[in-house]
Amino acid sequence: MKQKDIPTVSAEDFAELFVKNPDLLHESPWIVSGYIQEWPGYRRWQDVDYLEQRLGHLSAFAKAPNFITNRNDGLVSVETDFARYLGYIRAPDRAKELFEGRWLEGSYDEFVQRGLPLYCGTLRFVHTATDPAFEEFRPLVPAPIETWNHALPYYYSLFNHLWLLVSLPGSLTPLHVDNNGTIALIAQLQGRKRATLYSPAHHRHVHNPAVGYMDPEHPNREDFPTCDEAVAWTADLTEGQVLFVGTGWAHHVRTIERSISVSFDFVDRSNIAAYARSPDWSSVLGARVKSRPDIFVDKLAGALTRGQVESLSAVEVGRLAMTAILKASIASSGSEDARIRQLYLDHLEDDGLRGAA
Ligand SMILES: O=C(O)CCC(=O)C(=O)O
Ligand SMILES: [Fe+2]
Repeated sequence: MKQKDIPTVSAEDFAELFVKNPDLLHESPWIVSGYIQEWPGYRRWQDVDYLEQRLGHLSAFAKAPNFITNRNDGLVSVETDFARYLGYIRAPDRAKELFEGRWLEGSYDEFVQRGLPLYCGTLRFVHTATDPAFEEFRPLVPAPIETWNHALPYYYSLFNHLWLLVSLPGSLTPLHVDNNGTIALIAQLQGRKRATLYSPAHHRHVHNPAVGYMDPEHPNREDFPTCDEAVAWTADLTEGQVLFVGTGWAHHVRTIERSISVSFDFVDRSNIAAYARSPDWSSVLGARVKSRPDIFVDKLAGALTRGQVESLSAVEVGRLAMTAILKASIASSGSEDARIRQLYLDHLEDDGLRGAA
């Protein structure tokens, strides 16, 4: 297997590179250092006591590994609250008593056998683009990236795109591609993580539709016969650094030192087409419309009929509903947001035409 180091650049150098090539986040992974130290919340969010006081009441799932992406793998999980999970982070040896009666998948004994720490990688702590928590992480992306999330209807309620990830050494996020064609960043507030990435062009070497994703740490050559042709981009992400993962890049992340990271997924000019095309948000929105047809059919005033809601797939219903929402909102939004929504709508309608042809 070939290996390349993920390039690391200062925020200033990144800005220069980005001006020359606004697509650079898709051409390789990047590590940008030296801007998150300015976040108002940078120091506070490194403090587990502060996190407990602020977010301890939230309900949380913790899993070992974070999730699974290969059908031969298994997982154990607990349903808990974030305060209890942080108790486990402080004292991993207390897992048995802390999670007594809270095992959702598997059991304490299976967890011990597996030898992987529980990982709470999906803590929902924002629900809208105007959540005050965003103030703590400004600017989320280095200049001159302009994120468009705020102008995309339902962005933060269809999926949640700002996460806090606190993990023990050994915690694992197996190889996967993120939903929605977004660009992801992983901002390292504390500790160290080892990341391995594969480009969309090499996806076929590390993904087998019959099995799922390869384990880059122990490649199974029977399931992934061409894996030696793949280039693995690797880096150790350390405190104060931010890793950028472009649209469709597969990534595998192993925590090396107790870690606190914030991750954020975004859409900008470079991936609005991929976002529009994604079946991920549209299937969730479609399923929501199908479960409450009366509310949506009324609200969307004729743009979507009850018959369509019943007969079309969730993805198609989601796309039609979004088309109607965009059309209605473009008229009433400010010019900058309207321009972004119009582009989103153009991509949705383009794909619709191509799909019908
Ligand atoms: O463990 C990590 O930091 C990776 C998380 C990740 O890629 C995800 O949740 O999509
Ligand atoms: Fe991811």
